[in-house]
Amino acid sequence: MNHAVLSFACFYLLEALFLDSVFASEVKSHSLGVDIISLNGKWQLLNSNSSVSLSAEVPGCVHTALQRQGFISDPYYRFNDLAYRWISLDNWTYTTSFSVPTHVREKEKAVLVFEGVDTISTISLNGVTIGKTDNMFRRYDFEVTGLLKDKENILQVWIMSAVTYASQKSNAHTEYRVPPDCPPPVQKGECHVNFIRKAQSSFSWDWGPSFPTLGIWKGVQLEVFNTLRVLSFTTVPKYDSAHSSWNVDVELFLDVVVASKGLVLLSIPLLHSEEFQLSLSPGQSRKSFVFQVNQSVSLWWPFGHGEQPLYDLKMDMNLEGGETFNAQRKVAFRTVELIQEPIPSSPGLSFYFRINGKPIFLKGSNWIPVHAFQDQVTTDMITILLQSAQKANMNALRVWGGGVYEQGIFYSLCDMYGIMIWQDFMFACALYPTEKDFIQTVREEVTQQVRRLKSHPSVVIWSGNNENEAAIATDWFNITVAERPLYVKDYVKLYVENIRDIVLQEDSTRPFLVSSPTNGVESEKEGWVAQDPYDPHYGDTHYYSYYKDCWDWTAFPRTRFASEYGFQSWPSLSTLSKVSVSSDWDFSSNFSSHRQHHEDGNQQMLKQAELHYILPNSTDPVQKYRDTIYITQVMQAQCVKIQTEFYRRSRSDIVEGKGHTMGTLYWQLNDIWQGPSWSSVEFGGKWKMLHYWATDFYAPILSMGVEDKGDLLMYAVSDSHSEQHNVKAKVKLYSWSSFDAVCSFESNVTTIKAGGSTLVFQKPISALLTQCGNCTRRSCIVTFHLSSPEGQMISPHNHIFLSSPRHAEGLQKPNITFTVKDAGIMQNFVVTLYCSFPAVYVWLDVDDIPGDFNVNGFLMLSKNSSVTFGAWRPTTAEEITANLHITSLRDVY
Ligand code: BMA
Repeated sequence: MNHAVLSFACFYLLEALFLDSVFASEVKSHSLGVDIISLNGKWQLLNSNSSVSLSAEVPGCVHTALQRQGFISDPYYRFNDLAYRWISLDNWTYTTSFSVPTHVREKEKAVLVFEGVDTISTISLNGVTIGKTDNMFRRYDFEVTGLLKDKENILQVWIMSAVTYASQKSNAHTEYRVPPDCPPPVQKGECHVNFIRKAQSSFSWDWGPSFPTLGIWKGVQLEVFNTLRVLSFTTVPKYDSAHSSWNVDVELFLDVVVASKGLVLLSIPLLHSEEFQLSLSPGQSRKSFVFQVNQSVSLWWPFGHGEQPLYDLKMDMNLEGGETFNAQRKVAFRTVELIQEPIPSSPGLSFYFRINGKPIFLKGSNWIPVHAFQDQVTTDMITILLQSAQKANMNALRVWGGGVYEQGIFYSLCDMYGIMIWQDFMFACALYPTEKDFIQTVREEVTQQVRRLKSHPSVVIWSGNNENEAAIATDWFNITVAERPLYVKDYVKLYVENIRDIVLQEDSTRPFLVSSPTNGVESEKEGWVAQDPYDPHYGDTHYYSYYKDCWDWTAFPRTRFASEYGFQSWPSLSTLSKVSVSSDWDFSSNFSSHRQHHEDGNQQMLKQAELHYILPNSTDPVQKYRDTIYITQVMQAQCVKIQTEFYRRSRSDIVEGKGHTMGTLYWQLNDIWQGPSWSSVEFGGKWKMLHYWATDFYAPILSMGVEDKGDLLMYAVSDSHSEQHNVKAKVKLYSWSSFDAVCSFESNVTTIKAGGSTLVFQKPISALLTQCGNCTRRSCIVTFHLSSPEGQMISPHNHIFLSSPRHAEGLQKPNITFTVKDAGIMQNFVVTLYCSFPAVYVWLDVDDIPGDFNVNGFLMLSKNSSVTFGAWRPTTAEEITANLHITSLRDVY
């Protein structure tokens, strides 16, 4: 096997934008430098009894290799997750061979670096065991000095079944149980995932399959050097309020062989540069420098609040012996505070983020792993998802604790896009062991991850785990009162005494929360496990309710911060058809129940939908299936819209002591496979109706309507910090049977609060309908938007139903037809729609043509209207015409 020898001598260029922690690119020849031999590429792969032998790509995993070599078909196809269970129950060996030129081998120190092994492995070089791994979230460096040969070095990585390992670890834990043992049967997953430091969702989740992967999921390289190598380079800006200036805390982590002296030059071109003395003794060394910028800088702001300027910070290290090391990182200047302080007339404490001293409402969603086989996640997939988030006016995402710490490019793009990251540590929905070896590997994981990610301005908060405080507090696992202190003690040991402790040492610039949901400082007061971590008076909450009518906003907790809430829907037929056959396309098929990993999920969707819509009843089974998918997406979009608008409206309200909501992160942004879930974007990147609607309900200035005790209220919600807008609410009532507005109203000019919500219109519904003549709750719909006094529109159009659409009187089949024209710029196409009657939830679906519409799932109250489709790859008007399906509510029954 051939591996390229990169003679990396003495010259490092760290391009943090695309290569986080990976030193790469420029090569300068120097006899005393660091040589890097990449061991990525083709390896040999063998199962335990040698019956399966194939070549496999590194980075990669066993499933991907088997699929690429034709041993198995698509693991996502139909029931293949069950059929391919054997892969994860077997043990596998990866082998490669490589040569090392004599001049390289003769250097002082050689280290084999594994950026990521999934998960339990024993590694040997030329027959000698050099190390073991037990944590996929860690990088491992194994010294191999003296073990290398010129030719035919044999490197072997034996990987044990993660399922077997987790079960053995759990069996060995005899003193007390560490629940849960297994996931619920509906998830068709594996047991005891909490005993292994691996993506917790890889043993199945309520939105994803069980693929307990095995592999070498990140790069492998040999690093050989005489003097030193750089392990990591971090840059963390800090605001010095006493001097009103910025410092950047720069740290270098070095592996030093020979005592050396030299200079480190730090510079931000055109801004500032500074030189520091360096003196190093052998061993692992951490060098810290305070780089005082002393200049005015442009601040980094979350999306929607300003620009995201990123500066290049360069590091040149020159040793007395003549060696040079260079590195470069993007830095951005911003402060972040999490404010938990008393609020007048409300018991409890506030919970909101202040960026650069300004309160910011977090609008976004939750991020889960992009693929069960992480080696198949491409930069394109991440880019499309993050661009989709930004297009939907999101400024924040939570990297949820049951998945993986994302790749560097994810955080670099968030830095560029202004998307704030709430970063969980990877623990979710379980209790965890706290034996010495477990704690030890977690400590290393946390240290490495904080150092890897803390230079990114997008990361605004660390959080210890997902829902584990709640799991203890609200007794998910039937723990007796007598046993409870034991579990609380373990909880505190893991998340407070270890994880929190390390994070506070490594990064003093960001808040740390122990869990989500949590009561924050109140949980701390109560011994880190609050009596009710869902208390709306404190911290963040997660709230789900599937059977309660989601149109009833009074049922939602008026929380300080909604970090999870949501409803399931099914992805489109074009997405599902890649992993199914036509006999599966029925809501009661085996496929439909197999793919549903959430108990009663399919029922819950239909029951919730049925409250307001007539369920599809086409006699054509495929049409009925398509329509049912559609109705689940309508339900999801409408429910999440109502809940999100309620939270945004609550930002300046205190009602019965509750309110001041300052964040909405709905569950969940993306999907791991083609199945039903809470996501707003399907596997593959296609937007569900919810995602289109998010663009509006996350608009910087929102107008929203609500019915309260018989009155119709309209609020203007503004994210702006200072700009006070004078607005009028423009309200129109339309009857379902005509294109002409039945009547219209206009509010007086009102000044809307910056950073708050303002009531702009109020009228008893009975008066509204009487004044409107021919309208009843069932025959009319209310539309509205905000305009400036001069008539300029300043919020998206919105509407509110006065009765369920299932009772709509006069709503007829709209007979929508269309034409498509190439707009002539940037793959944009104009779809002109014609209808005979008003239509609601008009949905355009172009199957597999990737792209997004400027609006979708909309109300069509005029005979014709135009929509733009922006394709993400070259296409034609003909292709769009051939693939376009248009559905509206009245078309499905
Ligand atoms: C939350 C999440 C996930 C889960 C989701 C939907 O509690 O943290 O564990 O997927 O609910 O059930």
